[in-house]
Amino acid sequence: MSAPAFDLVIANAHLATMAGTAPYGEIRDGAVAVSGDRIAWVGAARELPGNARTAPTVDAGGRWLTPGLVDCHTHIVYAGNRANEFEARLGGATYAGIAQAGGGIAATVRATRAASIDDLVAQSRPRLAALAAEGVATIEVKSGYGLDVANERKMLEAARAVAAAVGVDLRTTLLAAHALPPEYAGRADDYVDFACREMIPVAAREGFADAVDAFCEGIAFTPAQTRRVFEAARAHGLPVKLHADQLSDTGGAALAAEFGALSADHLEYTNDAGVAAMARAGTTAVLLPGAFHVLRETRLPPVAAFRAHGVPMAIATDCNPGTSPVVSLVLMMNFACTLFRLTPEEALAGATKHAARALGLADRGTLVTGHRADIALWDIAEPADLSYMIGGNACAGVVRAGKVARWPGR
Ligand code: DI6
Ligand code: FE
Repeated sequence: MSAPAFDLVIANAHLATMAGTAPYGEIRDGAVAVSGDRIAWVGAARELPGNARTAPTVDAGGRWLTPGLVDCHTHIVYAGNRANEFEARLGGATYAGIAQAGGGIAATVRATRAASIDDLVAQSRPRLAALAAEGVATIEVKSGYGLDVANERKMLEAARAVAAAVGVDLRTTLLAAHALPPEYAGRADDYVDFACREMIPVAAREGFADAVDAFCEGIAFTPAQTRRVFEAARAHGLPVKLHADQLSDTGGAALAAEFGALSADHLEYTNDAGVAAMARAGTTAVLLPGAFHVLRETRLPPVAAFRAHGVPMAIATDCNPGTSPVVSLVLMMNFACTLFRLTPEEALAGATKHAARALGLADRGTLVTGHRADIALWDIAEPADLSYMIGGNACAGVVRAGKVARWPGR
């Protein structure tokens, strides 16, 4: 049997593979070999197969490699700007009060509906480029500022255009049940009917969304309305995710688990029964410390219970113009440690392998043979530096789907 041909070898690296039993899946003085868009070999440099010597090689200069990061919860495609609301809140206004006065999500819905696809792409691209510059290789983008078929479709088309332009792999999520559009004011159940009868079937038929999400909260949709959205998603073969228990305990985590959700997200108010249900269903917990910080929340997500029940914890930016104007997943790793008391190793797992799991992606998130060759190169002394440092950008290089996108000296 002949040895596999390698298209690329990354030599002279330390590896945080995030696989196996060692902390960070660490391999010092390691190497990675790539064939096509896949990782073909990972291990100690001295064990590199002989045929690797003839393969194209890049030198990591003794830096660290991690899996390409995965941002598994964003609302990064939107138009307009809500810095004025930030200023108003600092002056004493509340998030709910701004929403009642016609601002908040409704303001972004107006701007997004008015924007052309080209506008949306132009406004969203710098945000995604900032994430990608810090090693993000896969991103999830939600709709939810269109709230009708044409505008939800437009948002996710813009997401595809931005992801292609930046070179990041994309998963799209239909978040029709995000807020009530003005034309349905006072008729939430009618809007949910419309989402179930029109929006979800069209998204499934046209294939413009990979999953369905909802905002289950006192200020958004009830558990009963969320259940109807999930039933429609199930009927059309789309997996579900949920904005659950962010501001109050509505039983959202348990509802998500009942439908075998890929993830339940936020979860500050989730109770122990909800955590246990998530564990049984295999639902990933997505923690969003950016929204927690911006809203100056004080109730912490039940991290100890997630650990005790073995629920994997992912971390994401929740990038959105209202509650999490965040374009750094690496900063969210720091916030997860500082605010939620995750360990730096849990934070890196949360931005790689558990984030991939939250998207139902079994082919990425660790540096192992067979996974997509999405790899980030870091100018750090130890893996914990990724969570420890604030500011700067330690990402020195990126390989995406086996191709060198950026490398020191190239
Ligand atoms: N939860 C949130 O906190 C955001 N959306 C959601 O489902 C708020 C989005 C916004 O204010 O634009
Ligand atoms: Fe969100």
